[in-house]
Amino acid sequence: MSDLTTVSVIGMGYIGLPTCAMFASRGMDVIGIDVNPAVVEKVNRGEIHIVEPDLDGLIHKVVANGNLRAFTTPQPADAFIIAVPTPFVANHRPDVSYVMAAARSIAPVLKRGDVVVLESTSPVGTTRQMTEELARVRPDLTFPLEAGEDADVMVAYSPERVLPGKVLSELINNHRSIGGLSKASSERAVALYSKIIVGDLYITTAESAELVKLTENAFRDVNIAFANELATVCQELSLNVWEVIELANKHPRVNILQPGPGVGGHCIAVDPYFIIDAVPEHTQLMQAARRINNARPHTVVDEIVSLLEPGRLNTVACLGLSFKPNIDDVRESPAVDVVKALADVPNIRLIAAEPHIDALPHELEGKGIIFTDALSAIDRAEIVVLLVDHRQLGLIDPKALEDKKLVDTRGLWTWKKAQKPDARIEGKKAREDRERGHPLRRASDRQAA
Ligand code: SAJ
Repeated sequence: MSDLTTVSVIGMGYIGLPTCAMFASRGMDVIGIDVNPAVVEKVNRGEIHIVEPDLDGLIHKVVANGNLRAFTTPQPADAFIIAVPTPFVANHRPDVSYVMAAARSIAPVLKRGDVVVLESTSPVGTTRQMTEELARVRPDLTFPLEAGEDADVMVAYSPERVLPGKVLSELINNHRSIGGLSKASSERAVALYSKIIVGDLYITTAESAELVKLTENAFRDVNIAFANELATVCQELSLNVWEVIELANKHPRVNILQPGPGVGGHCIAVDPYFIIDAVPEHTQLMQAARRINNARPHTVVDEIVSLLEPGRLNTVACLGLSFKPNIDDVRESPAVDVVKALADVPNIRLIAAEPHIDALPHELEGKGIIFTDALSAIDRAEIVVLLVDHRQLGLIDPKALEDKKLVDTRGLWTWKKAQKPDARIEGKKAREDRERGHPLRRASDRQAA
């Protein structure tokens, strides 16, 4: 069997491109494939089309030294990693057509000894389905489904689990599941990922690995829904949800996530549907979580509308448009949903600010929304809505907000950065730890020391 010197990554998006960069930085010959010629040209110039810290420098380097080359058509390689999108279509039904198209596209260049790894988040059974497609197109080669350990081409599923914004470090440090369709397939995939990953590799079946990935994001969705439901409970009871969560989380076995204006991005708000679609009658909790999180932007809009003074124009400033803090990605963003819905409410002059972008996203254009910086937006508004807890928004002087009506969907100003009395009475253990010079955990500890 060959030495795994050439790896081809199909799909140079948020996952594929950093994966190319990592393998190439370990001296492998990497072939990046993308159907979009503009992406291929850009990568071949050593540039990137996505935003990810430190990725541009790395891509520039590996292209310059010849370790990464990009093409629009598949080329022979020892290993193929498929990292194409798996969106959903009508009624939240998963669409694996890009995976199947990617499989068909590499089929002509496959040869004996190659390994194909699917990384795209996929419904359970997709790796098998993809392998059936490969076998159909290449009847001259054998695959693990029928040939088991003796197959010419090995196939595995190994999901990425990196966090946008921390992709390069999580790509190598995170543990990883590897589900081969045969033992030989798993071993080959382990040999491949061992070239870049320092985290542990766990071998399982393809189907389990597929469900593991979906489970991770569904778990987070359910837990965010719990926090969001708690936010509504606290609103009804006139209690501070941030305080309730912070204190509940002092329990050694409680770890509640943070409420917000909804769940955005391309993973957590999508992946639970892949489980729901497979087993609709037994996923009541996941379906409820999706409903709760999808309803959040409307709850926020209702709260803002309740603050409007009737019969006159109210100026509302919305701060933050990205789907999570400290990034510029405004796709599938609940903050954008809130602003879009507000634009249709009468008697509002709407101002938006997003420190990470230069202009309003397309879907907010032509709606009369003023786009400016956060401080000018606050200055001109009577109602200020915090939609994303960007670092720089936490640094805003509380004086600027003094006479404003606030809707703080992330608890940034009203709890996390608020001046509040220290409610903690230091326990004997913490005091002894502090006196012995053990690591200090809180700002108040540091001041006291
Ligand atoms: N959010 C909350 N409250 C929280 C945490 C998140 O409202 O306590 C919201 C965020 O504001 C955002 C959304 O959830 O709108 C998702 O953000 P995120 O940072 O939790 O996750 P993603 O979508 O950027 O990345 C997730 C990660 N999955 C998990 O943490 C289980 C990542 O590891 C996956 O690789 C990625 O999905 C993916 O590609 O599937």
